[in-house]
Amino acid sequence: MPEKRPVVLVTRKLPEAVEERLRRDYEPILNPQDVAYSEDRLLELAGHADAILTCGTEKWTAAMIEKLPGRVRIIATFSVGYDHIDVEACRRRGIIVTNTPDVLTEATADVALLCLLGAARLAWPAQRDLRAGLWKRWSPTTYLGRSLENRVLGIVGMGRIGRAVARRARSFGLTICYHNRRRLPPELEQGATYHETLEGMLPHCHVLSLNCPGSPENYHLINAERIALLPEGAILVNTARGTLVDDAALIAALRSGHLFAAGLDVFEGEPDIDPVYRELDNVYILPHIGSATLETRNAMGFCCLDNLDAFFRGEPVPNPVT
Ligand code: 8YV
Repeated sequence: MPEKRPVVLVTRKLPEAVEERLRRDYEPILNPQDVAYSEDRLLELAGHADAILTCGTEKWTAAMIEKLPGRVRIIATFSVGYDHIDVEACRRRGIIVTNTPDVLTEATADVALLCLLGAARLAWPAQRDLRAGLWKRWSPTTYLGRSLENRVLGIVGMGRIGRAVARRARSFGLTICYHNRRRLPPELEQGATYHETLEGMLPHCHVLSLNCPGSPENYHLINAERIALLPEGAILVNTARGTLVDDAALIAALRSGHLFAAGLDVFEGEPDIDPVYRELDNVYILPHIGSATLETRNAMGFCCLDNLDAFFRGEPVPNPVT
């Protein structure tokens, strides 16, 4: 570490163990009240910083990046996704961007299965009625979900999280197929069937899980045409990014019954989700909690700090995004 401790702008309140390490090794500008900073306030605070530790809640557009003071040389994001950062604009400014892969894989895959099961078993109306005191008598014909055994799960994006979802899903009796830019080697495929095109895979998928990045080219990847290619009664699970799904098309398919249900942890424009999702019985919704375990959030923070430590020691950063 250099003599003078680098100043790190930390845009959100982070877990205690992470802030402790920040205080030990840096001059952090913390956000103890977890205030939602405006763009102007972010830029003002960045004026005092050598590095920024940000979350997905802050949008670092090209216009913002261009206004950053020259002393900011690295942005470490507390997330694996980096769709909230204009990485190209950072590259132009010589600003390094790092993310937190690996450490949130298992937690996020757990929530994908939670969404899958919550949707397949209509967990929301069942729980709502129980809590509201409306469960008066067990019935052979209510809250009827769909079985998973001998069904096919299609995974869009067979990266670390996609493969962790596949591992879990096999134990529920699901057969796995996947669509990815590239076919995986057999040791990673683990018997999953590769589909070169998404359109070719969709008609086989009783359940579809989205585990790909929310890049501009994937915007509304799941639209009305592609939903129509899914078999009648299919289930959609999204724990990746809300921008992957055209909400109007999904809602229409959930209403018509073409889709049996959906399990969603992420939403376009979150936290301002399409209000219809709150009303539909056949959606199981969560407020973007994929990585929300204490262990995982600590690991994400430590991963950001490992990247900052390496950078300020003049070493290559472990997790550059480009
Ligand atoms: C984070 C995520 O909770 O890592 C990601 O890409 O979506 C979540 O794990 C969120 O983005 C916090 O920055």
